[in-house]
Amino acid sequence: MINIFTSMKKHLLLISIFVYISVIVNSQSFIERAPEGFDLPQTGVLAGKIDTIAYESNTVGTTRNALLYTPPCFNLETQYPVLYLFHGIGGDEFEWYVNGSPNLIFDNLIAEGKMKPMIVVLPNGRAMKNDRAEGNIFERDKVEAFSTFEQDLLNDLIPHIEANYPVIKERKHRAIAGLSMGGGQALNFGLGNMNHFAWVGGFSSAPNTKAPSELIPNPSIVNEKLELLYISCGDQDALLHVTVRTHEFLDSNNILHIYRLIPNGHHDFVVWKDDLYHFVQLLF
Ligand code: FER
Repeated sequence: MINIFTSMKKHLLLISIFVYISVIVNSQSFIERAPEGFDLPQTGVLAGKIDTIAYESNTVGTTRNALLYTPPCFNLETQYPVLYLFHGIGGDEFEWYVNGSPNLIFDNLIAEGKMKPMIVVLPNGRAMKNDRAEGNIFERDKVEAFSTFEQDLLNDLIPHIEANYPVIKERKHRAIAGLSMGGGQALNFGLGNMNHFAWVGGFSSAPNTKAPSELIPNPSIVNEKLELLYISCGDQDALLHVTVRTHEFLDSNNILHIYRLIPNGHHDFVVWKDDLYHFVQLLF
């Protein structure tokens, strides 16, 4: 009896060591925060450009707008990779630009050689005729429009970008990320279309994120397909459970990813700007 018990304990010990090691190996984390001034204009740093663009959406049946960042020294002889970056439930195509200074974050990182020059598209992820964040933003048709956006993105917006801008039309040069509702979109669309995207980021992803087994029905192919899977959330965020459940599923299925639990992080742009700063440095 004593022998069996001792042997069982040994096995349990070995199993725990194995589980512990595999958890360390599957996910990486880091605690560094973006440095002071990362989101402010710096002297001597060349500025990229933000423009409003328009595209025809067969999905919605309207002409839709997006913002588009082109890096400093943008030229038609270069072919650029593209990041598609999504807003939250209360936002629209301007949300990142108005609250997150993404262009300044990119300009500063590019000047320091820490980010590849890329085109960043800031779409409107509420794919319906009136896509403004008006009235009750949680209304069913408005929430559904965030999932309809998958078709608009794949069939209307990406083809428009690839027909009109000097971009590399290949999954390894296409990234998708977003905050909250847009984080859910990025995980759903990115993991659901790994033939289109090789770099995926969910920042404080909302409950529109599919349940893990639906999000990743085929865990064994993810590591070979994706170049980066980045999930992050503030530890004070009421939506933290969504990121934790995704992280636990990824770990237990040996799917490599970066998992950042941001100390004293809330559901706000302090966290999302920090995520953007770190995520774009890992791309391409
Ligand atoms: C929810 C709570 C929050 C939800 C969405 C959100 C669809 C989105 C938050 C955001 O985008 O900031 O229950 O359900």
